Amino acid sequence: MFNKVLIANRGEIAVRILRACRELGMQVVAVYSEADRQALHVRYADEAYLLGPAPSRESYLLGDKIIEIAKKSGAGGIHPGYGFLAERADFAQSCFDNKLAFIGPKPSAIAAMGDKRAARSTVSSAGVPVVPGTEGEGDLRDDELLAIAPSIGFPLLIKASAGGGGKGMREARSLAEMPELIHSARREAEASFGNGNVYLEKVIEGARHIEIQILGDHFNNVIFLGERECSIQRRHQKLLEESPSPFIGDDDELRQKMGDVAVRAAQSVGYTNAGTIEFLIDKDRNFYFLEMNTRLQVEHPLTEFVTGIDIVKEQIRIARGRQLRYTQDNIHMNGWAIECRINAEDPYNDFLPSTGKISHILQPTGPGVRIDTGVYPGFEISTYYDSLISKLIVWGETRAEAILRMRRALEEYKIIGIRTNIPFHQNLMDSHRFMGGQYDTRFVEERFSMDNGEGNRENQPEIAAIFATLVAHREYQLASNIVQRGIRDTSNWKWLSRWERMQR
Ligand code: MV4
Repeated sequence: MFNKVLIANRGEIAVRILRACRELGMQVVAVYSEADRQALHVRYADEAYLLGPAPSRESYLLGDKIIEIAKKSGAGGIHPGYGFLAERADFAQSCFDNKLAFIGPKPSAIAAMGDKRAARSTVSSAGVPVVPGTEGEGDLRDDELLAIAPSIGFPLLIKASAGGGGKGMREARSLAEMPELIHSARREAEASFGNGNVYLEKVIEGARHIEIQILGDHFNNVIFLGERECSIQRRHQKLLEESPSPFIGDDDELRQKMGDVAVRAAQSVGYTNAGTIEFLIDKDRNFYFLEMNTRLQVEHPLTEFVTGIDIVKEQIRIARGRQLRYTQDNIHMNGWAIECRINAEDPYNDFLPSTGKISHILQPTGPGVRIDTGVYPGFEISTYYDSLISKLIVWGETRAEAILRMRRALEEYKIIGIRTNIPFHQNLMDSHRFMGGQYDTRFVEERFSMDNGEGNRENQPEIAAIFATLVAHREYQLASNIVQRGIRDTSNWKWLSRWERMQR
């Protein structure tokens, strides 16, 4: 049993995990790179250790160094957050070898789900529906892939086994174009993951991306905590998520069916701790397993809002060997939650990353609003890490209330010094298709534009200059009123004496 946790991460998620540790009365050890000396997770921690220079490879990815720091500082558990070391089976194994609790699943479960091709066969054998393709076939050569392709049908997707997130993915519309696409998918996968294996899947068109949150303990209990809808994304980067899914809505039968399947998928690899099963769901409500993420996810606060369960605290309890405090019957979804990822990027300029110093921030607060962030005024946004600077999450009794609340919160949110995608989210909140819940994974790229409304960027410096002039003019007028106090004072005296005469 441990009472000190090392957080092997940075940014908003390091702060999020730190808060859970604090509330559980646990000590916190932070690690940081040279770029993060002033970061919030470092300031709030009980102890903090420098890992090395800013690039991840020389800091947050140094598993051995992190384990060494954990042992030196007396931490008994390591929380990896998401990204960096979170889904490295070898790192999880090396934690166990050093008698440290890895706050996540067993190395074997990470490995089983890490190879997407192998994961498909594993869950498929357990009765989980997968997209028709090359499941149960092992790693295939080009000629074998070409031989199977016609029986799957076109269009089909060539996906990297070690992939995820769309890297090494190619769409083929005919057998003729396949050899070249297989070649380029293999090359990209080899470069990105050091593994050129690929597999095939039929394309599910107009699909939505819905994921199920699960929790498992070391006593064979696995439960699901409802779903999150993640179809609003751009180039495989999620921008907004919500829970419940407007597509599933009040179809509790479908929700239960997907939940049961997700639990079965998790059980097929002896899953423990928090994890997420990703599904594609088509217009006819057929759903298919895509992959499993064996980590805490960025969008976990949505589930926390609608179920009332603190997922990070639950992760720590599970890692400390406790039994789940909930059975499936205890889990109820209440209300609606929406999360906007606030990124340091310019939505008017092809979402180009924006860097610089945040000079001022005004954050929305009030009923039903949560912000998870690792930045503060004076913080410098660099290009070393991802562009997520904060997550704005709102809860409402209904989806309509959540949307109105998100609009209100986005209006209150002011970040000065860098560009952010807040205007994108504001446009999205006003989009009729979004309001109607009618969107799929192609929505942002194919049907959504920043041009409607305030797209005309060219005028903005002029508008700012006119406003600045008006403000200066008004301040000058107010200042001159004070200088001219004498005049008003005289009239005030006159007014007062009249008033006094009236009282006689
Ligand atoms: C698909 C698909 C359609 N059919 N597979 C993209 C990332 C990777 N995790 C899986 N992806 C997809 N796989 C089949 N058989 C469409 C996508 C996809 C997608 C999935 C989830 C969220 C956004 C997406 C955007 C484009 C394509």
